[in-house]
Amino acid sequence: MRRDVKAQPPNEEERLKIRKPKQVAAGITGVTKSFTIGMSEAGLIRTLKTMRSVNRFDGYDCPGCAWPDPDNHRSNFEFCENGAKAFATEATKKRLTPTILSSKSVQEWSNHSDMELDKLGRFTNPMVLRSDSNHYEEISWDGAFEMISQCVNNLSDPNEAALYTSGRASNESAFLWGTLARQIGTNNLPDCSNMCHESSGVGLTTSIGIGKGTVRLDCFDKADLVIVIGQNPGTNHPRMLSALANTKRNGGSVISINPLLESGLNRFKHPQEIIRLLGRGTPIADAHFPVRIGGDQALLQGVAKVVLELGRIDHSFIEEHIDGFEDWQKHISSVNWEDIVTQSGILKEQIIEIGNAVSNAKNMIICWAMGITQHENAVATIQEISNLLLVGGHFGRPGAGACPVRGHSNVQGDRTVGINHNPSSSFLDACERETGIIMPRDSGFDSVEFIHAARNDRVRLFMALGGNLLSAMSDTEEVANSIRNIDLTVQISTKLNRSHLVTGKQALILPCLGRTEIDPSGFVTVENSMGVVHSSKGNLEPGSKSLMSEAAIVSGIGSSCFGSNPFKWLEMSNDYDKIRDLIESVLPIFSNYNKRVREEGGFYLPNGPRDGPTWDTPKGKAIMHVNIIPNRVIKKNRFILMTVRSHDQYNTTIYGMDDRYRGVYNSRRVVMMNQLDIDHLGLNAKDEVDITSHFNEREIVSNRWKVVPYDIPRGNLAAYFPEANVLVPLESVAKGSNTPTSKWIEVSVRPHINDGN
Ligand SMILES: Nc1nc2c(c(=O)[nH]1)N[C@H]1C(S)=C(S)[C@@H](COP(=O)(O)OP(=O)(O)OC[C@H]3O[C@@H](n4cnc5c(=O)[nH]c(N)nc54)[C@H](O)[C@@H]3O)O[C@H]1N2
Ligand SMILES: Nc1nc2c(c(=O)[nH]1)N[C@H]1C(S)=C(S)[C@@H](COP(=O)(O)OP(=O)(O)OC[C@H]3O[C@@H](n4cnc5c(=O)[nH]c(N)nc54)[C@H](O)[C@@H]3O)O[C@H]1N2
Ligand SMILES: [Mo]
Repeated sequence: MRRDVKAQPPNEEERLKIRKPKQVAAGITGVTKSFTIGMSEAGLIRTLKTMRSVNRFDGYDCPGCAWPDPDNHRSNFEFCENGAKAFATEATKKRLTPTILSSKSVQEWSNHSDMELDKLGRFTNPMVLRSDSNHYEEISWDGAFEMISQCVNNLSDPNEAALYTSGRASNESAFLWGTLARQIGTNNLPDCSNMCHESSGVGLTTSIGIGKGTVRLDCFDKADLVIVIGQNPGTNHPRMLSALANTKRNGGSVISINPLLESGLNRFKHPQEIIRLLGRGTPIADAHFPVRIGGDQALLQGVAKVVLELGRIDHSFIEEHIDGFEDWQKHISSVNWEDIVTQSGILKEQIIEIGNAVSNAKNMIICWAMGITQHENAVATIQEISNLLLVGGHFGRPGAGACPVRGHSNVQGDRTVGINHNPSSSFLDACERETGIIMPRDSGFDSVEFIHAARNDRVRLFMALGGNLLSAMSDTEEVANSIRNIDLTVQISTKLNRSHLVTGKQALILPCLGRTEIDPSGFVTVENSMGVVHSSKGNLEPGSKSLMSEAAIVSGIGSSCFGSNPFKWLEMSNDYDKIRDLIESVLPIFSNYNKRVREEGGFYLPNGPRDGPTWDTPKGKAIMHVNIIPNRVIKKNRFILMTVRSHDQYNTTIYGMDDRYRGVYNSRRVVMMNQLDIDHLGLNAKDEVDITSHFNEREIVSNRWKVVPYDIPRGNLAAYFPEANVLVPLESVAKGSNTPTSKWIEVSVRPHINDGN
């Protein structure tokens, strides 16, 4: 089926420029850039209107990331350069009308770069790609809903349907989405968190009984030690740098553990504090440890060893709250230093330094993101983070705790309201009681399982509430071939991406309102990384008169498939208070939802380890797990490759070709490599290489990557996602969470042979 549509972006012209990485993050370039970016896409009035409203109590929630806003005060712009890009890309004045979209075939569109696709602007009308055509054409909303209901009615088994969620969906639309899947009769709800923080959910739930972080934003003011491990806040959570600067100002320390010394952690200038911009900025990390890719579990066990040897542990907390301490203690004392040092790539003296800092900290926070979650041993590593926090008693008091820093602005909320392929029976019982819909009880597919099922021809209908699964998943070509097997693929989207081009036999684009736009049914709600539920209300005129809200689209599909018995679909989407009442009746943690969410700043969801501490585990205690450090030997002359985000992208949305903080300009098809490795291979900067990934017996080759000398541990490489996704084998996943190992790919590198490919 349209096999000639390109699943990967085309190769780019050779224009790579390499400069020195930036020492200071944010600052004035951040602010002026924010305005320039906003103006260029959205124009002056829309930019000013939005910038005034972003992250205000009565405004809209920045779609950039899930970092929280201050609880009781908001500076005029709780905003950052990358939030500006996220806003501008949605509020753009450009429109991808039916005439423009249908003017080229999907094959022709697929020859454009991802950046060019995004820059075409916002969808304006529903579009259909019929099985006998290569061109999208316009379709009415009713016509589109009818196509979906026909497909649903023709399924021979409800589990032939899968409904994907990207983490920007509001609580309201996500709750309806989960309900729609379950009325179809399936729990096949793959979602972006399967590729993101799933490992954190599993690691934390098995340790402390809740799959969420346990700190509040003001904990950063009170912490005396914050460890930032496997995360690049300067680019991906710039507002977090203000919190880290507060830790520093109040006398605390920040330690960074990362193969790369990322800009924000080096020095940071708060864009909102103009006075400071003249200085050199606040130095953030007191110490940086360039761990080897995948060496964190070993490093953390080394740190634990030091802490245990110093005996600086919280005995009464351990006694009262922990199950499994003795076994863990025995295990940690038996781990030998040689393994720790080899695996982590960090010297023993340095690990002792971290161990001393941890032992001396009364209040410690550990923050992490994708550098930890996208590894085979991710769940074990997160359990080790939890162990380290537990022995010091860093739960249930201000200034301390676990802080998995979420990505998409509502990915945490989506899970809370039921986007879960493995929902609890109590949740399903409550849904059944409140909606009258008989709930399916078997667990469903996650993202990787969905691809396997599609590959084996077991999926007939795929619908996505946002996102770009094709480019976000591992193993791009495999994923493309699997998706091509599906009868109908439906994308509820704001902008064009490759998932609209590589499709099932028939495809629909259902264009929706974005966060920044006025929604006649009222405001929506989201949950940030720290469990605060609050409102989000757009104030811009919608991109086109034909757009519908996500909730209205989901209700439209629901009503066309199932009418209004027993669940009154159409009543739901004209007043979001009704959806919130329903969520509250299913999930008691949302008590008084409609009232409390109207209070300034919203409300905190309950969190046992933070508020008690109490532990929702079988024995009512926190659990310490014993995990053996994996002894991963890779073949000689091979490298470990990690895929990272540049400063100019939001996941698969590419804003620009520069990675300013890392000094890489005009090119994304680059591979960062240690100079000694470059010399060893007889290469030079900017040389083209071909990369082959190796997993079990399988090899995947990707050609023409340009070499960039970079301060990265020897034997380690970095390239950008989504381009490098083609190299991540579908079978290479984290144990326990099934997350693709996007940060640990065994590869070999050879000079590019100019054979025309
Ligand atoms: N501007 C912008 N903001 C975003 C996003 C975006 O694309 N653009 N994406 C959003 C989303 S969905 C998410 S999930 C977050 C992602 O936020 P991050 O997790 O910060 O994103 P990555 O670029 O994947 O960065 C991973 C970091 O981990 C490090 N790392 C890689 N492997 C290892 C390892 O083995 N050990 C250690 N210690 N470190 C390692 C890398 O060097 C890099 O600094 O950001 C969110 N915010
Ligand atoms: N190799 C590698 N792969 C990765 C990662 C990595 O670090 N390395 N990171 C993973 C992570 S952390 C994540 S979260 C996933 C991201 O996976 P996804 O969430 O699937 O991808 P996005 O790129 O965020 O989706 C962007 C698209 O969403 C649509 N969109 C934007 N705003 C809205 C909206 O308001 N409503 C609707 N309905 N649609 C909207 C637009 O069409 C846009 O093109 O990728 C994962 N893939
Ligand atoms: Mo994410």
